[in-house]
Amino acid sequence: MKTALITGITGQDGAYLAEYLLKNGYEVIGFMRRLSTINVERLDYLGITDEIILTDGDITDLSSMVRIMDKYKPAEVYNLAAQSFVGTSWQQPILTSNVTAIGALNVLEAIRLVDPSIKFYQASTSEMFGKIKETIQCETTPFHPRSPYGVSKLYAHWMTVNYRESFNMFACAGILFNHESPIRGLEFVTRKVTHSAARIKLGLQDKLHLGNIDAKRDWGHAKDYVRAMHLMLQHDNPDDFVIATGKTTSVRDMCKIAFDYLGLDYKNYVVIDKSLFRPAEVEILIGNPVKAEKHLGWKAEVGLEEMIKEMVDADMKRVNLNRR
Ligand code: NAP
Ligand code: F7E
Repeated sequence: MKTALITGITGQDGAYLAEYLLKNGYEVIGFMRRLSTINVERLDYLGITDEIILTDGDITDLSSMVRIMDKYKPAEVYNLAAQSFVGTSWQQPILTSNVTAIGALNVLEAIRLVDPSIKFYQASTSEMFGKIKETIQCETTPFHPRSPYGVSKLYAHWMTVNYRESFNMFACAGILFNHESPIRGLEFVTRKVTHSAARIKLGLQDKLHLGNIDAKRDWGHAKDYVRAMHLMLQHDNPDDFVIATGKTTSVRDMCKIAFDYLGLDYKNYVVIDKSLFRPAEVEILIGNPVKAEKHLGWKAEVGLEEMIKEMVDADMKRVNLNRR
């Protein structure tokens, strides 16, 4: 039985990746922060909490990482922990850098100290392309991040490449474009929209305040994207891969899909709120996943419309039950 360590186990991707690895016969060690309240809702949602060995540590604390790595001796480490909300990264740039940039370096250092043969996955992001240099972004597109989050992720990305080149480590970076699901955090725009649409439909909310609805994203389903993480670590050589659908849609059109599905016209509810605009915006992203298709045999299976409907259905169920 292979052992995998996942940092960020309580997040959206951590939960889906754990589910996927468990189905594939792995022992899963979940690295999570000690908090004053229990924070395993996503693992509960997938019904896998009891199948994971949860262990506490913080990615900014190298000693906790070394201890856990030494104790469990994982074959694969997936570094998904991050302060991942772009908006917050302007309010907490130092925390974002400590967690998202230096945190990744801590994981790499722990592997180097404990056992450099451990395979490593870094959660890189399309936010590194930021102010895009090519209409469709691939592995060789130059980077220009637009937020403290994007800058932090770029540092972690290059550290991953550097540890691969310096120490011959099996270190891969997945450059993942936006991916969502019914367990996406409520602050991200897709989930904010599906949750609010459900509340509006059920008479619990009147309006939905949004920022720049002309921004465009290449949105896929998290379930598809965690498969790609695992495939990267099974590949013959460590490498970096863009994971995307190759299609882009505006926030406006994504809203329309969600509200239409509930028989509502989004124009009657959406209020543009200037305070939600970002200091520097990533206007448009479209990824080219050809390298992943060719070398990993990976392809996105779930389209945006199907995913948004799944998210609306899940939110209708939850809001109906909890009335919030
Ligand atoms: P998420 O839901 O925000 O999850 C982030 C995880 O990191 C949570 O489990 C969080 O724990 C944990 N974390 C935060 N600070 C930590 C610390 N100091 N020590 C240990 N753990 C800490 O993010 P996600 O959407 O699953 O994304 C997973 C990874 O992929 C992130 O690195 C993200 O930046 C990256 N990424 C995401 C996307 C996307 O579209 N989803 C695209 C590209 C890359 P708590 O629950 O305690 O907060
Ligand atoms: O914003 C616009 C906003 O916060 C998408 C993270 O997982 O994906 C995510 O980052 C777009 C932006 O995701 C609202 O300005 C308009 O243009 O859902 P988001 P993100 O910033 O693209 C990348 C790949 C990651 O790596 C990140 O970790 O939607 N937008 N109005 C809004 N966004 C939010 N959140 N809220 C609004 O009200």
